[in-house]
Amino acid sequence: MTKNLMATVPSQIRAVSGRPADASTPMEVWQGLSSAVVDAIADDWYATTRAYQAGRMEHYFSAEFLMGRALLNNLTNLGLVEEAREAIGAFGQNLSEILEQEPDAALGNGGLGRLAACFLDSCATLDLPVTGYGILYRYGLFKQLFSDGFQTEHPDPWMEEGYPFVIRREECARIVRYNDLTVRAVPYDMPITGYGTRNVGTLRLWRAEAIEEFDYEAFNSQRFTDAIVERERTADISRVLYPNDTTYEGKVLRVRQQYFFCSASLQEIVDNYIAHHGADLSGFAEFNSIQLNDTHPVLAIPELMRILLDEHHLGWEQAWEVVSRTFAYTNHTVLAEALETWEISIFDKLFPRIMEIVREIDRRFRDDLAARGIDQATIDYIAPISGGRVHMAWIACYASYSINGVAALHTEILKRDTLKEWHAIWPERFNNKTNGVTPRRWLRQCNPRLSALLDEVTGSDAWVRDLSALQGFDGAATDAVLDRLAEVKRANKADFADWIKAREGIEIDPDAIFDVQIKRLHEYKRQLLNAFYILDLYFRMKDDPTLVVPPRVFIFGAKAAPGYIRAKGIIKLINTIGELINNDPVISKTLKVVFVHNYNVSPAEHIIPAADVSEQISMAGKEASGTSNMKFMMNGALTLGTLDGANVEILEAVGPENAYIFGATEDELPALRESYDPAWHYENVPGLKRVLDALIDGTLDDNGSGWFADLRRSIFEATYEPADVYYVLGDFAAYREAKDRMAADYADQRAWQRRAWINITRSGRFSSDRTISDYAKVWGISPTPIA
Ligand code: 6GP
Repeated sequence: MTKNLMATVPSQIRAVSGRPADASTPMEVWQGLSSAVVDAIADDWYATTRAYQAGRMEHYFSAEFLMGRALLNNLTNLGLVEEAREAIGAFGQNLSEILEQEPDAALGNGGLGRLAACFLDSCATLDLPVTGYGILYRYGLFKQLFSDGFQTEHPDPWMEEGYPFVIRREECARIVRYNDLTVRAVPYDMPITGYGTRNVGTLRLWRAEAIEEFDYEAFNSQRFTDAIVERERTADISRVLYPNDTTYEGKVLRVRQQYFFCSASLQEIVDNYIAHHGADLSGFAEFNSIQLNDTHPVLAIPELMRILLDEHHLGWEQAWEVVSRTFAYTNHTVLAEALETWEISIFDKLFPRIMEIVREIDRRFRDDLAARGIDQATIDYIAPISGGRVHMAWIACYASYSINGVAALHTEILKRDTLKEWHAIWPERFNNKTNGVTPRRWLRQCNPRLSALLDEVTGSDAWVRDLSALQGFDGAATDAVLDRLAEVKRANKADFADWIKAREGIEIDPDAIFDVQIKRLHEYKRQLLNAFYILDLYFRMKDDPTLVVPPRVFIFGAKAAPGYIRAKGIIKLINTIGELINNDPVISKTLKVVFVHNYNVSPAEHIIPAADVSEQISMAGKEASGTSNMKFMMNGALTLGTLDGANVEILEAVGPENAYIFGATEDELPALRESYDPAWHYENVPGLKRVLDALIDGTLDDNGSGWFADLRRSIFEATYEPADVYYVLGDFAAYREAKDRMAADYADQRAWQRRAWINITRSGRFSSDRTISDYAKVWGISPTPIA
């Protein structure tokens, strides 16, 4: 299938740089090598696209795809890592160095976007006819720097220097019409390779462009700036991931983005249907299904109605029948702020026809539910339009043939709580799809040492395509294997220590426990609880210099939304605690705190293989699933967590002796909350008073921002939320006990390694291949191998 990289790489590099390969810059070498990879898969990619277009297809609509880097992932999937190393080694280049040239494609915020990326990898590996559709943002998620410990945000123009892994398809451009603007949507296709298959899937990302290069009339009539402004207004649509939506104008832009990629994608899907199956669109849903990745693409529902009604002249009932057999909806959070609603005025302004269709959906919905005997209050609550707003999740629930949560507990909460009115009427629509992560990127690629060990122990690389195969090797943990496992982890930790030294300027001891919390910064994830533990431990050590404390490095990585001040306060707090500890001549011999700046997919690939402890400490009921918990497990870290999201299923898989579970459970919390008084914990749980007072007594300096005092207030004072809404003080004692015990247990290295091994071998059910196989049943698609 693949062409010889030795032969193609030098010429690809020359074509990029216009110089001999050995005189090209590392960036040019990256570009050339990447082009050589695209060249190697081009024929198979074309064949796959053709094969999929003729049959039943799944279309994955998502505003976010957090892809990370592509080159090493493709080389890994294609089995070309060594060949690439040799090909560029021939003119004195080093592969690791070249790989570092690549910017991350950070076209997502966090879990939801990264899940979409893992899913594409699994679909390709399983030969499933699935295409991803999203937006080619010019600027990905902001770059994070720290200044005096405060987060600052900077633009991320990730493809400005050229990016060989997207191919512009000029001939497939579409027109997207708004009331006040008409734009071209130009697709850029990214090939998605799988492991051990020739199939190559596609991620199609749309970019917004002006209809004409120039408005010549405006230009000729000296209104040059008007012409430029108009062009820029168009480019705004795909300029940046999640523009600030706290202002009215920001919201309009966000809705514009959502409609933009939904409309362009649907036009293409409908046209492809007509080309292969004829102009009678009543059969559309037999060949097409669309997965809505949360509510961001829900405008696809009224847009498909519009296309069917206005362009293909189906009657309403017939069109609705097609629509309601086409869409499936995944919910990714129970946090209230994520159930999107938009002011009607925004829809009226941008697309009156879509608003008209939404109104008709709303009218029929109300009739439909009244006829089913549903009471008026319930109807008003779950109607597509209420309170002057359009409710995207309700439209999704009404139109979708399938509704799913992302872990067993989360799906139960949806049924019982968040979406209970819907579950009461349509219980058969609800199903669970516990998340998964791709073992290609998150084990094979990021942890080559452990991969080699697994190949050796299992006798082949079959586990890379079927991770559940590892389960049979539970009992293979002989002393010799565990010695090897320990060597692997030690070597990964030493590499990581070098990486941290170079990147953050902090020295850490590879023999310390690496205790890691990496995820978006949010109060419900409770990085604050972790920070309080560290500060308390510091005080305990200060009090009693004879206290035996196992050496530990506390590692964080997290971005806070630019407007989320309290989250930014927590970042500043952790950095300030780090400063205190890392500069203390005595304590820093035992403890270190490292906050990895600009946390993203690539840093995660360095961090996860080196981790001993996986912090998954959200307040129970709030983390829909979590996916880093799965990546850590696969790489042999032990979970320290609450019974939340997929932690529950990880515990089920490994058994209580192989994880550290603490804290209030989701069903206990309501009763606990009734009598909950954070002040009582402050007075009575040893250590808490000192920790909370350190926020205001001058121990920790927030540079006059007042942010630490605000954090403290959030614990004690009820504003529009109850005091300590995420139960930080309530769970503190249990967390401290579990974490101390875990650190003490680490001393018995043999026992620890055995438990790490079990975590690895039992991680099979958290492969996204399992998740996607489950989705494929709902989608009604089957493998379509090209070879
Ligand atoms: C996240 C959830 O917070 C996380 O628990 C889950 O693992 C992930 O989705 C994938 O399902 N949610 C989001 O990132 C989000 O933006 C609207 O939800």
